[in-house]
Amino acid sequence: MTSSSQLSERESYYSELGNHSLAPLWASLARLVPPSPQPSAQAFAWKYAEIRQHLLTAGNLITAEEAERRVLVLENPSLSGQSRITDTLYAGLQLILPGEVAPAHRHVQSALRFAIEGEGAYTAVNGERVSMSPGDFIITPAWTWHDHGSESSGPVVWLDGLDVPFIDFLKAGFREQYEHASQIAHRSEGEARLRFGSGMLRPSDKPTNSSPLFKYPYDQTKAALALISKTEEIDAHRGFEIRYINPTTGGDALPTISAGMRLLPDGFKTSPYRSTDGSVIVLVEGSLRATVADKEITLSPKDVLAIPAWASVTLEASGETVLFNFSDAPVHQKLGLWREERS
Ligand code: GTQ
Repeated sequence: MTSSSQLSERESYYSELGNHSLAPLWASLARLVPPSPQPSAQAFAWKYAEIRQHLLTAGNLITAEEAERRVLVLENPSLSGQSRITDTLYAGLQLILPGEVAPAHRHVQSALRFAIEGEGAYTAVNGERVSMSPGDFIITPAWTWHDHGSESSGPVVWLDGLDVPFIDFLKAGFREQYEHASQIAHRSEGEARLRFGSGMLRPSDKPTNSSPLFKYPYDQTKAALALISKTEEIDAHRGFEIRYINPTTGGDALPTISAGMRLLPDGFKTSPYRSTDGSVIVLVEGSLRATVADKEITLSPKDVLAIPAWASVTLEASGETVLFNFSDAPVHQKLGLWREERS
């Protein structure tokens, strides 16, 4: 037993240590080296039907050009003010209106786009414009010039996912503005697909950090999932699942973020699953009842769900259900930290 006089002696010692920029490890050891992951993020869902009106209001208040990126950040309620959807990932919903341009820039943060609503917008990456349709997955590798624009007749919305918190942690951020609002298109749409999406590479094509195939259209993703669901056995914990990969390495399309699409047949209920990566789900088709760390959440198409690291997840589908998900798994894997638990 520690006497109260010893305790008060320690307290005054600790506060004296603080005056010398010193701290006693034994007061914080359990928090610094926890027995299992202790994410700050909570399980939380954003309902698209509610967000959409706030996005459209932003469209009335500020132009894409003025905002540079007109985005509503999906901020985890447990990480308020920190622009994070999970402890390690940034996500936001970006709106572009007919005729607008979100000016070209580049940064060292890696970005993914998941198209949610509307046709007729494009994103340009390193001089190649690609159109965005709902369900398309597009990446903007680190340090590539990119701008967005719309030739649509209505609003176009997509989800942005970036590794912003990692770059912030490392204090490694660089960014540059392009000299014009839009990049001059010097490649035609489809070049990246022909070069890198046909299962063939040139002898001079070396493995790259990010996928040079930067657009993955939904119709192909959907067709691949449909085939797999007819020919393969379902994973009891994950459903049918495919991942967007970098064709030069077979690894994830981005060095810090893994992304993929899953299909759950009507009525399918997954067995509990958890992994060390924090993740985000966007419901694409069907309807989902999710239980995340004992929190019950219902998702409709276009809703977004944050899943903290190591939170146990079960999903129950009504109707054939398709969901997009992304996570920080590649960072865990590269550091030898990744674990999963199937129960
Ligand atoms: O489209 O380049 O949501 O630079 C946040 C930062 C989107 C973008 C975001 C960005 C972008």
